[in-house]
Amino acid sequence: MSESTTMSDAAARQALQADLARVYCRVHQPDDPPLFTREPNSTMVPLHWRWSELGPLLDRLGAEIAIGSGGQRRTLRLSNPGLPYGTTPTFWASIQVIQPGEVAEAHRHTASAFRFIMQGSGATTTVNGENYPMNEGDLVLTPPWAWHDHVHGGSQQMIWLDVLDISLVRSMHAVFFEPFTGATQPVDAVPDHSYRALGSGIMRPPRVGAPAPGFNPLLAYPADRALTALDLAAGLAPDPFDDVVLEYQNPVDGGPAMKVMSMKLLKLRAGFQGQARRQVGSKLYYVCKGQGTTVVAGRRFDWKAGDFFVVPPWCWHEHAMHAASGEAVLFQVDDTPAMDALGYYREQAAAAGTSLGHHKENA
Ligand code: GTQ
Ligand code: FE2
Repeated sequence: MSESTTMSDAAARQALQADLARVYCRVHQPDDPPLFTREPNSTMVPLHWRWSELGPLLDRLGAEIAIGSGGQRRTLRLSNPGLPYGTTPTFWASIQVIQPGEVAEAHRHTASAFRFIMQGSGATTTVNGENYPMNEGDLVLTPPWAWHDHVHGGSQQMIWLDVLDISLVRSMHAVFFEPFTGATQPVDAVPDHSYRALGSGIMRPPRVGAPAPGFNPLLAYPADRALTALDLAAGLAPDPFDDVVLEYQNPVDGGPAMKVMSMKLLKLRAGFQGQARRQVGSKLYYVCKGQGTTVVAGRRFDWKAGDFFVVPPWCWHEHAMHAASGEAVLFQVDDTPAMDALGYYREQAAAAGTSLGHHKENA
């Protein structure tokens, strides 16, 4: 195409714009950003939130902010400065603070959620009539449109990680919310039904009807069972990226526990040097125990217990453990199930033995 043809095409596009705009149409304009990029070009930034900074702020939140009525919550949202909304393009992670005697009143919403308990005990959560204790390291699910409320019957402030796929639901304009008619919902006669039926993960009551495809009937994944599974998996050949890694599963079909978010536990052992990888989708890590290093897009995060960090879409990252630092346990959430369901998942691994390097921490 000659230059003059290109020029006249640009002029023609511009000349058309006003007429098209009147009827709410447009053609691609010369100065529009391209429709496609060769690969994801995310504005989300890698970030490391340190417990040393979060802890005192959470105490202030607990002391100075009201929990609210009508289904409101007292939460600290982990907010990504590269995004207009959310921790990542798909989900929002928050730390919820609840005081002894408080009730986080019942409501339901289309966004699915889970709680991973960080500190404290004595609270319970009721999800669609099922009631589960919340102790450190437990994972409890809130499927879409499930009624849920939290009641703290213990004697000390409790905090837990909430993650909701609200960024995705919001981008699809599919947000619904409804407060319950009372502060709390009634609890079923068998309060922990799904865990009693399916919680062993290896056996289930016979001849129960098949649940709807993709629907995970199990609501609670207690810490002791998860850590036992992780100890068992430590006898497998190490994963080149994550050393020892297990996904919380739907025990009925073996798939991920939720439709949008995948939750995982990692055990990284002393001296482990992970291979670098990048993946479609975004990830958040919470450090349950230990300390180590993760390099994300050239930034070095030296993390320890209580810290959070995020990996943006299609960003190289690798974990490294010092030989003398002992083992670490990380909780991870990512949006792989959504990417898989839509056919968008991809990943790329760096050649084994190549390291991203260990730059100074600059977060
Ligand atoms: O506990 O139901 O962090 O509805 C954000 C929205 C927690 C909850 C959050 C919520 C909840
Ligand atoms: Fe909620």
